[in-house]
Amino acid sequence: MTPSDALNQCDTGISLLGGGGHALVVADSLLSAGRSVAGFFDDADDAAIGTPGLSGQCVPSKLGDLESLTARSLAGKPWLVCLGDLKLRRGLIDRLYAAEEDAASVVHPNAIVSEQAVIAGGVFVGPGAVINARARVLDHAIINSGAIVEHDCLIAENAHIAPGAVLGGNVKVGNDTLVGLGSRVLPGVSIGRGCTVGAGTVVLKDLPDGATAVGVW
Ligand code: JB3
Repeated sequence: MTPSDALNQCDTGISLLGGGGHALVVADSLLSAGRSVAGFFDDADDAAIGTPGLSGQCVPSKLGDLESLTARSLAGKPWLVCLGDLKLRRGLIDRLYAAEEDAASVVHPNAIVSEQAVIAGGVFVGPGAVINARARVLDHAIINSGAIVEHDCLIAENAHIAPGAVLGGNVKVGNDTLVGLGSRVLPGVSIGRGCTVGAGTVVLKDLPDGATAVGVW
């Protein structure tokens, strides 16, 4: 049975691309929001697809199957990239966009998202996250558990705001940048593309593309 055939047997739900810890968190959020998982794609035999409570309601397939991706291989179902590694995510995202598939966004019901915020496609917002007024979260970004994205922030494509990170008002975070666990970014600071902000870092000033910041920057 092809992945497409398997997914066609599920009438609703979202296809999760990845089956590790992050995929489990996303799946929990989906289920909490009363939505369903159409299937997982992952190469590991012991991935989340074997987790009690999830098995039976979703279809496991290999991530490698996406190598031969066509517009039909996800059976027209919305998908969400659920790998934590930003480079792996970027590869899948580019491939799926080329196939013009639709990305879904998942927001945990216990997240607080301002009516004035904008959330693009393929975004995950975890439990306890806060996204305040006029913030914009672009495609495939992750706002992880308990992260705070203050008013007027711009989170670019495939950026990851890790659990417990706090961004003051008007902060900009570039494409493919990781803002690590529990870090703090002062209001108005711009962080470039492809940056890494280490866990617990306090960012006081702008960070250029590709830079790494640790401690107090
Ligand atoms: O810190 C938090 C809250 N979450 C982390 C998340 C953001 O990133 C989490 O703790 C992990 O560090 C990571 O979550 P992820 O990506 O789900 O990691 P892991 O649980 O290790 O699962 C990775 C899955 O990706 C595995 O099931 C692999 O089979 C699959 N995979 C497929 N292709 C691959 C590859 N993994 C790697 N490393 N490389 C591949 O090419």
